Amino acid sequence: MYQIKESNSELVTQHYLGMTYENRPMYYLKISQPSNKAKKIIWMDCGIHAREWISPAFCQWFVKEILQNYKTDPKIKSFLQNLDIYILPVLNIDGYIYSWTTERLWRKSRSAHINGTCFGTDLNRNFNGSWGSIGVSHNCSSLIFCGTGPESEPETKAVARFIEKRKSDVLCFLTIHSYGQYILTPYGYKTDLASNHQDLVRQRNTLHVSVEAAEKAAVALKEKHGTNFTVGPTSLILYKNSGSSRDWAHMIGIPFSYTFELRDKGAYGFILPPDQIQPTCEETTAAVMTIIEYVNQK
Ligand code: ING
Ligand code: ZN
Repeated sequence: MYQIKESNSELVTQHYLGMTYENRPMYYLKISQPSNKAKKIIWMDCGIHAREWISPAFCQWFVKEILQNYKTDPKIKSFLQNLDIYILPVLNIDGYIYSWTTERLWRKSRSAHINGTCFGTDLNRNFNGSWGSIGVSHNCSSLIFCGTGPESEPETKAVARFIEKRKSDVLCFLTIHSYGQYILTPYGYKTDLASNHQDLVRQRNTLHVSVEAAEKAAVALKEKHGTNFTVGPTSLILYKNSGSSRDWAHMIGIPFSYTFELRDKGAYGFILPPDQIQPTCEETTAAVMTIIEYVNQK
């Protein structure tokens, strides 16, 4: 990250976000073209789950794509006039490192619980969106342990504080996982597209428009290498879960919020072979660019 921002200082800056449980600093990259205009924000995080290695690879690839092409690609040029892109390449740094050094299939963070008898919170169950209600475990030895309370984990809190402060400017929240080949829209904690908010109609429309954008993204993705992605609300096409960052982001008022599940569909799962890194990144770039263009026009 340091090298990227040093050699691209006209477009990229690096900023501190917070500290992980094991006291590693979290940084994000801000991709922004200098202008006097107030701009909306696209947020993208990768690596919330440790073992999903293709995800941090994608965040890096995406930054490279923007840097290589922003001067010549008219689409990138045009959305950078209205939007800044914030990228957190590895959200769960402690878990990610642990998956390299110790246990390849580690998923959670590395926080200690019950006097160090079990470790790790599922950070994608730890957000303050219907926290702890469904598709989680309250047992700290579970893979889907939701933590001791909403935002009990420093990594979750760092992201939540940051987004909350800017929520009226955040247009789109993207969180990148593997695997399964899905683009998932809100909600995960309930199947009902409606809500008890007064702005029920607006909400329902937003969610339908979200699906429409994701469908366009899946078409663009398939054009690259023929890979099929399934699109839809998490709770309807997979299973229910609560406390995900995607649900939380939409619940605090961010209009567009998506979870990507990158390749594959289970043949290799989390251990995606190196020769699939590049095609996966290429197709996902096409999808993410499509979503950004779409939300920019809304
Ligand atoms: N999937 C995500 C998870 O946290 C998700 C997102 C949630 C998908 C609920 C489906 C249902 O479980 C992965 N791969 O981590
Ligand atoms: Zn995941």
